[in-house]
Amino acid sequence: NNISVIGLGYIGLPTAAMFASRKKQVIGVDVNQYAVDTINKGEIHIVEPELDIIVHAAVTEGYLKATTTPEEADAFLIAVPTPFKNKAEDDGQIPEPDLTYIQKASEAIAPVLKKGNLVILESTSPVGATEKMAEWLAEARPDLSFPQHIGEDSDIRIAHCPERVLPGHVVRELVENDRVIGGMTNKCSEAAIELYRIFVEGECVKTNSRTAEMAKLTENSCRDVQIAFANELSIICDKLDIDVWELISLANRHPRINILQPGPGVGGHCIAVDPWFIVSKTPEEAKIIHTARQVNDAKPHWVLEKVKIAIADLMQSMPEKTAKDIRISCFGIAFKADIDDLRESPSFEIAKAIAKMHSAPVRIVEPNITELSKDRLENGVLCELHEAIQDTDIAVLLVDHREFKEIKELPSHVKVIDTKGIWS
Ligand code: SAJ
Repeated sequence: NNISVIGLGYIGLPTAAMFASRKKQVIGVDVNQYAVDTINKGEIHIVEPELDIIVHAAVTEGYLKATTTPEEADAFLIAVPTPFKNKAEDDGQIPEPDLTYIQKASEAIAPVLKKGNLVILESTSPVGATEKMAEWLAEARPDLSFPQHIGEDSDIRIAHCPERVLPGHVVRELVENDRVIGGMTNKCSEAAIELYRIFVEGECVKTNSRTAEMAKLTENSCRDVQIAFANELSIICDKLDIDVWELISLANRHPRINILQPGPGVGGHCIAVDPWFIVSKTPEEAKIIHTARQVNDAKPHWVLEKVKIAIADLMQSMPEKTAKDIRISCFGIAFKADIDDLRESPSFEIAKAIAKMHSAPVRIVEPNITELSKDRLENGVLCELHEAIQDTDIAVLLVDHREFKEIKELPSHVKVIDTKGIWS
């Protein structure tokens, strides 16, 4: 069996490597020449624990190669991005998913498709995207005559099998997690299950493509709504002078309650994105899901207001000082604990906003990165943890990194704004 994976990013590359590690011939395809060259050297262009070893072995043993143009294969997995056409509500509009990458990938593989091939869409997609992909594939293969394009009569099999792995644990979760297998028809689901069985040890559960699309969006929307509940509680508790973390741990002692943790906002490329795919499709109906997005997106602004109040309070208590005498340090800028990923990070946005408004350089502590160029963060300087703690008036704790949890005490004069409840 030859397997081709289109899109060699955070999902496509580990998936390709998994098939290759089971001694299948895998051709990875990506438009990014740098990614292709890096993989062909047996190296990786993304950060994910253990992946480097697996890719290196797969390439040196000859099971994995990368290229920029698709070649014939038995199965094709599409794992390309599905971004927005417009950014989240910058203009008051609901963000619309942009399926251009899926369309381009479909058009790219269409010329090499053969009878009996399996095409799987793994990218997180709005409901109906797999059917749309089937149309694009059919349009790009005009030599096929009706009814070879659709249903069980189709000469190819099409399914949606969304990925659901947690960044940082991808290698383990790819193997252990259950998979939702949404075929366009029953035969399509069967063919997809046979493929995933090569490395998946979790259960492969059969459904149709629309339900599979909605299942993935539902999982991440559920988490977004639950985090919004925690974030709303944190704002209510702040107003009522109650420690929200103590409150949540008390409430969670109830046998049927399990509240998540508040934070500076919701980051990453999935949880803050996927709910919009539901909202844009059914804006009238998706009320809680829409509101949760707004609550979580508003949290960084609330944190910034807290910092402004802390600066004003300090200046009032020390009239001899001006704003530029006030030392501010931000602890953590990654999108969640113990990773180095700064993309879509509310903590990074908050740190940038603080640095922009403050008249003195702001110290940034991020144990998981070693450099940060000026154009990414103006008026901010990377700093060692202990130096920042000793030399600050306002400490803004933005990520619950392991290193920060180990800090037991801060100098008494430091005003702490703790968005993760580890220094309060
Ligand atoms: N967060 C909180 N409070 C919490 C939990 C998380 O504020 O109690 C924040 C994090 O700090 C982070 C954001 O939410 O900013 C998202 O983090 P996460 O760990 O919840 O999720 P991701 O984005 O790393 O991965 C999610 C996972 N989805 C679910 O857990 C339902 C993963 O399984 C998916 O595969 C992934 O999205 C994806 O690719 O869709």
